[in-house]
Amino acid sequence: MVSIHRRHSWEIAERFATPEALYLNRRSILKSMGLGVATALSLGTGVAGAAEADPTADLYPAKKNDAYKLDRPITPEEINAHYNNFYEFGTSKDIAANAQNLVIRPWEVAIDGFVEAPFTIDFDDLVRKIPLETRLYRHRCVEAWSMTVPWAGFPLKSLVAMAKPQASAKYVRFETFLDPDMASGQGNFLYPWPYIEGVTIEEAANDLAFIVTGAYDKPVAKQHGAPLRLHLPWKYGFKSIKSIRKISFVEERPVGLWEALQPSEYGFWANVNPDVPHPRWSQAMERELGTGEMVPTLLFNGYGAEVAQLYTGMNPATLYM
Ligand SMILES: Nc1nc2c(c(=O)[nH]1)N[C@H]1C(S)=C(S)[C@@H](COP(=O)(O)O)O[C@H]1N2
Ligand SMILES: [Mo]
Repeated sequence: MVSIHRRHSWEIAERFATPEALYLNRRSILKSMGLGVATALSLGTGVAGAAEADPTADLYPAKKNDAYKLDRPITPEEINAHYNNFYEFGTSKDIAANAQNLVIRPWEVAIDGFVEAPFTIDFDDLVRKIPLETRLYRHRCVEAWSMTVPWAGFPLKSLVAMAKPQASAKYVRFETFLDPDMASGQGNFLYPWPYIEGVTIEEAANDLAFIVTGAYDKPVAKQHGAPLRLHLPWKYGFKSIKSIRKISFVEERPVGLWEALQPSEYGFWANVNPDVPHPRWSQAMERELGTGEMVPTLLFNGYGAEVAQLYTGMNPATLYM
């Protein structure tokens, strides 16, 4: 998705490809083999699942929070689990198998920076400290595709409260693991690993900002960023960092991996806005993963009622950068 791909025009075409057409094909192939959809789904969970031995499996399904309603179908798990952006495991969408190399136990999360007292907590402890809930959220990738996911997890603001930030903490900075032996994509020196993202402390306190620990009523799959990732449904997908190891409360605005690579294309704010095109393509429409339908993109991805007040006095057109 970044400028270094500009040299390879064939790679840019990926965003116009309709891989779900292939999945639908696969589905009709399975059908013609006499296998039903249920069988097809269970075949798919070989990669998506791995929930059997997970010590947090008892936490799911988490109680649904009905405040978050959808205007579109949930993306089928089988499709979603095989169409991912997780550059630590490769630059294609087909990284699910490679992502199974992600070792998620033990998994320590460090909380540091301007907090009352920095600490490290094991994920299996953390996930039981804050009640989990299920939320249906829309996700809009900057590459103009979208998905709809039943995430489970807890509001980021609960974790912020636990961290007890000091007044000088203006931003929250997130960092993914760094282990090129485990994640072959991190051997790709074109990217400034580890993956970093950040939000303002006000954005982190917004109810929509969500730490994901589960999806589809079980612990979140490795390719979706196990054991914990962020989801910021009003921002382009690259802000929603996966497999978080460190959360820092900082004074200076963090520079994300994509912003470091190409600030003119992937800005800090990255708020979804159909009227502000990406320098290389329009953001007016999006292709729905699963249905393959083209649907209009909405300002703040349809979450303006919840988040627009965070940006009063700022020009919406500049909130992409
Ligand atoms: N660590 C990390 N987090 C990441 C990415 C990544 O490559 N590495 N890709 C981002 C992008 S561009 C998107 S669209 C979403 C994709 O999430 P999904 O694969 O679970 O659909 O994860 C985001 N978080
Ligand atoms: Mo994305």
